[in-house]
Amino acid sequence: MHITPNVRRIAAVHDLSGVGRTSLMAVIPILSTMGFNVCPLPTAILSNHSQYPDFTFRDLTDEMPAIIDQWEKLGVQFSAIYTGYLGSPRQIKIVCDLIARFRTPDTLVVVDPVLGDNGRLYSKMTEEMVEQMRRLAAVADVLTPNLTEAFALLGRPYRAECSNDELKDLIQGLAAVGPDTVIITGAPVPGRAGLTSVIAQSKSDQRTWKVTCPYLPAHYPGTGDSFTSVITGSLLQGDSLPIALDRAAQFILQGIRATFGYRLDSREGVLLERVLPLLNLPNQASSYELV
Ligand code: PXL
Repeated sequence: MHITPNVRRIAAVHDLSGVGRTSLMAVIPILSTMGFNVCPLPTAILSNHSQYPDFTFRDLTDEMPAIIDQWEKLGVQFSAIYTGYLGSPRQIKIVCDLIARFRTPDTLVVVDPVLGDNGRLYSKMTEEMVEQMRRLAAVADVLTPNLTEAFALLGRPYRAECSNDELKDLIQGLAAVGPDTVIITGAPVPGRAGLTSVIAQSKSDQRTWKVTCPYLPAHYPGTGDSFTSVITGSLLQGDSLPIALDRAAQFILQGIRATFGYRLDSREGVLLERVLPLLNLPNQASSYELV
C-alpha cells in the first residue's frame, strides 16, 4: 500500500523584501508553519520594504510569465493562489492570466490588494496600480483590504472612523465588483482609541462578523501580510469565516505584544519568529460578534 502525504500547495505572488518582515518573509513562514507547501512567484526584490525612506527595487515582471509557463509544464496544482504586493501594472495582467490557467472549482483565490495604509498610498503605488488592482479584486474569492485600500479601490475619499453601517457599505461596494468574501482590516472603533477591528461578510452568507482587538500605539509594517496569510491557511484548513478572523486577529495581537515591550525600530515589523509556534495551538480566545 502506498500512503501519500496530503500536501497542499499555495502559489504566493508577493515581493521579496530583505529587511522588515513583510510580504514573502511573512507569507512563507506562516503558511509553512500551518502545514502548506508555499510556492513563491516573486514580483520584485527589494533591499527592504517601501516604508523606509529608500530601498533598492528590482522589478521581476519579465521573469513571471516564464515561471508560470514552467509551472504549467510541471503540471503543479494549487489549493490556493494568494497575491499581495505587486510591482507594476503589467504584473496584474500576468497574475490574472495565472489565475485563469490554474484555477479549478476547488482553488481558493485570495487577493490582498496591497496599495497603502493610514490613508496614504505606498511610495511606489500610482493611480494606474489602483485601477489595475480593481481588475484583480474582481476575480478574487477572498479580498482583504485595509481601510485605506478599501476606500482607494472604491475611489472614495478616506475616512478613518466609520460606523458599522458605513463599513458594511464599503464591504458591499467591494463585493459588487466580484469577490465572495470581503474582509476589511484595521478599522478604528469610533470613540475608542484603544481598540481596532476587522469586519467581514460573505455574499454566500450575508451575516457580517466583527472582531475587536486592543490597539497598541505603534505601526508595524507587514501585519497585513501576516493577517491575510493566517486567513488563507485557516480557510484552507476548513475554518469558518469568523473563526479564521479570530485566529488571524489573535495572531497579529500576539505578534505585536511580543514586540511592543522592546525599544525596537518598528519598521522592522513584529517578532514573527517568536510567535510562529502559536499557529499550531488550538484557537483559544474567541471574540467574534455578529454586527
Ligand atoms: O506589507 C505590505 C508591503 C509589501 N511589500 C512591500 C511593502 C509593503 C508595505 O510597506 O513596502 C515592498
